[in-house]
Amino acid sequence: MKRLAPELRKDGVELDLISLIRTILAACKDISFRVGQADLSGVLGSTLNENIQGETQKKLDILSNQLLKDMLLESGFVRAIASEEEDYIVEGEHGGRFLVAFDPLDGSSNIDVNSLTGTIFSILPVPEDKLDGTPITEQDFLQPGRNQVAAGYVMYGPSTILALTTGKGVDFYTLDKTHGSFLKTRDNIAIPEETKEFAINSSNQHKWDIPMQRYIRDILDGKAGIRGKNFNMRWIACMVGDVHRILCRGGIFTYPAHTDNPEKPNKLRLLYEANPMGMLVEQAGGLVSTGEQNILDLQPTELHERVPVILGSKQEVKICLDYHNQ
Ligand code: AFP
Repeated sequence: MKRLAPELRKDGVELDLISLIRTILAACKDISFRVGQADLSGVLGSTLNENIQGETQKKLDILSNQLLKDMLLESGFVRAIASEEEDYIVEGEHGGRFLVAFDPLDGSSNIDVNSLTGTIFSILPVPEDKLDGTPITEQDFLQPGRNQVAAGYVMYGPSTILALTTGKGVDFYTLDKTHGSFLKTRDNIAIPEETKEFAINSSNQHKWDIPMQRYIRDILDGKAGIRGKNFNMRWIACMVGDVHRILCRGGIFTYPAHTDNPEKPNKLRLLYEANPMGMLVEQAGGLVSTGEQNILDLQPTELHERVPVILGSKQEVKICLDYHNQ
């Protein structure tokens, strides 16, 4: 049977993709409200559950995951989802041309201290040979980040902000809480190529490999050192917040591999964090790497895979990579 070509908007973006993104935003509006209510609606604190990665789940992790999962699988646009908070992929019953991988509430350690959190999402196409309804498997989610048709995050801060790319640059939308809609507030976000700002969790310094030790040491030497300028440091403990700052004013963010635990050297997840953030940063003119190769070219090998991440202002990331290539 001949399949109908998907309907497109004027700018070439699929109408179904737009409807799918609207579904994500409907769930995120609900999450934003609950994050804001906090203690008033009893959603702070931990549960007794652990996710597959051995991390204790917060009440808001579970709630946000459930909202996104239910709304996406009911939408008719999403065949299956993968989530940081789900052990396995979940397939819906209503068909659809897309797969969605998400981190429902990034920055969980910030929840109970009224600090920044966010939702990160990555949208992939259903592989051609599965469009006939053949069941989706984990393998279908293991597509390189380059295959993403859209990616973004919603940041729950003083305002609720969406950063979105459908492969044609990055735009910001702000949730107008009086009317309940996301309004475009900035377009064509461009990351400055050079920076004097870096983000790394310095408490892990003793665990970094030699290239990262050298790179950060030279930064910390400031104006008198080889870099010849003073740097500023920021760390939000929520990748959404750190990447948002970089999209706004440049910088470099890195979560390098740790040498103390060869079984589990990396923290950030490829499918739920590194790939969607990688697409956003590249679309805004920045660079993303593991230290060895571009994150978006990696062939994922498992659903909850973790990778080292270096991303941000092009020239600064290149300098960091020079230390890795030496
Ligand atoms: P969760 O997804 O478990 O909330 O973790 C957040 C995160 O993966 C990322 O958003 C931060 O950049 C990083 O962890 C913070 O890690 P530290 O605990 O080392 O500050």
